[in-house]
Amino acid sequence: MVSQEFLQELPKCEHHLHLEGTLEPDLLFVLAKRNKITLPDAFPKSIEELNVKYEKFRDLQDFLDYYYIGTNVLIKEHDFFDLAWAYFVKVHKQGLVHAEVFYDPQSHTSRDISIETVTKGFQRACDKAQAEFGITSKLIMCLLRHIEPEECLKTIEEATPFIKDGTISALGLDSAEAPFPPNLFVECYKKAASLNQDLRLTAHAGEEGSAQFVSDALDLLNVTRIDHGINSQHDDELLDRLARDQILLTVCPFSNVKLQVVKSVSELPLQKFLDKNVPFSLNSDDPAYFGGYILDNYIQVSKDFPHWDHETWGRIAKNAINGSWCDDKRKGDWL
Ligand code: ES4
Ligand code: ZN
Repeated sequence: MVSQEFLQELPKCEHHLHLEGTLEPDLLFVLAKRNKITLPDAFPKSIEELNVKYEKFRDLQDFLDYYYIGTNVLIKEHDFFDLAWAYFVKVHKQGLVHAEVFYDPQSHTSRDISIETVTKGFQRACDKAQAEFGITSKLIMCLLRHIEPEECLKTIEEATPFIKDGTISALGLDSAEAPFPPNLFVECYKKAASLNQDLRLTAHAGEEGSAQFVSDALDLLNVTRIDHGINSQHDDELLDRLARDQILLTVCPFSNVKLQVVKSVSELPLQKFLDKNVPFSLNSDDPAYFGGYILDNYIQVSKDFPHWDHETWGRIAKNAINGSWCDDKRKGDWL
């Protein structure tokens, strides 16, 4: 098994990280107090109680119920800044060099917090991370798939200045997957793509949805990356396609265990992906809820795949770099 020092030193890129999912229980209670937000009666009253709840979620929806309550404590631009900055401070210590991070503007605009407030707070933290740590980053705006597509079109309109000026680098799709297939969002993806030809497209697919959701995201939404995608393992033709077109799957080991998608990290089809040349990266998803940041995920995978040598890990790191949406010059810093 490779050493933890080796994994720490590997230049790591994160492609699947929800900024709202970095809200640690201590910051959640601090912000609730600072912003005078009353949490629901049934919500745990202390950091300890909340950590007990976070030990295991029944499924994706059980987690999302807590995640959306958490977002309610974020109000001011500096709350969004503080949240993202705390994330960058943590992962800087873990050897992260590049982060492409999601945020959910609709979970804030629904509370009358403007998309400007949210985006500017997060962008300011990204700028500071580059200035102080040399960590480069990209913002990915996600649409919540439980919200009506018509509403989502309005969100895209509100975000148009940030899509046009490149502050938002990419569009993503998250929240409850199974009841809301990709075909519902064809218009939204078309509209967003028409605003800036450089806008990148990705979507959560194949986490609780089937391999068909992955194929549909590729065919109908024109995404060039798939978030999670582990259910692709059940469709050999799809795996051939992912390999041929070098579609990156952003796999989230801790998340899949905590949401009971798999029983243990060893069940993930990572060896199959390597054997079939399907590129994947390892990511933390919602680290404050799932118990670990990027390096913790790398270490856990190294324990569950102990036969992987330095060369295999080098291949995984390279796939993550090559699948990143930064320019070739930046990639050259790490390759
Ligand atoms: C999410 Cl793990 C996961 N899946 C779907 N949507 C999400 N939003 C935040 N975390
Ligand atoms: Zn996710």
